[in-house]
Amino acid sequence: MTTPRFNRLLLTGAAGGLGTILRERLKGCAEILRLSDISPMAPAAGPHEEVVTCDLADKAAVHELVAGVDAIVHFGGVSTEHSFEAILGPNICGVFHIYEAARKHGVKRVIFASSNHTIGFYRQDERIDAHSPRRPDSYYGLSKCYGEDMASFYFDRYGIETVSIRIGSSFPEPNNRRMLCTWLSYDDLVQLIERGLFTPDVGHTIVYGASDNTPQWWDNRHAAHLGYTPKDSSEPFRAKVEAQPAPPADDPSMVYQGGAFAAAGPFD
Ligand code: NAI
Ligand code: 15L
Repeated sequence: MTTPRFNRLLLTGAAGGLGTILRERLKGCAEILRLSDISPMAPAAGPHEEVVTCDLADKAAVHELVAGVDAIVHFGGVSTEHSFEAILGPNICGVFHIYEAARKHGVKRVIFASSNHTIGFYRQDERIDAHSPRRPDSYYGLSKCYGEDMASFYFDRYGIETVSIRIGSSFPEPNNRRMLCTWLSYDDLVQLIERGLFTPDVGHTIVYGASDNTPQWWDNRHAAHLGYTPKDSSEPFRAKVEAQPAPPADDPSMVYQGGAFAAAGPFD
């Protein structure tokens, strides 16, 4: 277990798929984990935990939520493609509320759960890095681009440092062909978050969150200072995944890095 290094660490999205994992796995990073979500969370607060129900779209509530924390792991929000109106409050207003509250309460480090959908319209035969122009594949991907820009602005203007993790697909195992490239194991995700929290002088760093998969679409050279060394790979799951019938070669899941998100909508 990591030696506690923060007094109080805030985790948003704590009732979600990744939040439930991180609730356990980030315990060693702080004396007290403050866990927040709009949805109910089970179990209730245990030792060294605080549970706060909060809608990210509610500015006053987010300001109260952030008071007294030393760092923020921001994983809350809408996590798949929806109408712009559904994404606006949790993801666009929500990320502003988080950074503005961080400024007011003197929080100096944020980990932002960004997404591969910021670049999802690149094709699967292209290799890109963190300086490649973004190509969002969805309103959801656009909201993550906005979150990254919010992080950049709050560093340049107020010195609040962020590591934006462009998470690929973080699930127990890869379950389709695309995920053989995008999969991020939970252990590798936790490594990225810990390095993001404790590496000095990160400014605003964008890092791709993928395990040591073959092939690699994403070059992490611009995040080398984090020292991220993925330990897992999708390779042991390849035979199981490839035993599934293959989608047609022109299916978006086989063409675009963002897969099916590139074909979602319209929502009218
Ligand atoms: P999830 O949907 O399971 O969790 C998101 C949590 O945010 C939910 O518990 C939900 O109740 C909460 N939430 C939604 N609207 C809210 C609001 N208005 N106020 C407060 N909380 C709200 O998603 P998951 O998979 O756990 O992802 C966590 C984060 O990581 C998300 O930000 C997602 O965009 C990002 N991400 C996840 C990836 C993955 O592979 N799981 C890939 C790329 C990014
Ligand atoms: C994401 O950004 C989503 O939050 C997650 O549910 C997956 O769809 C993932 O991307 C992915 O691209 O596999």
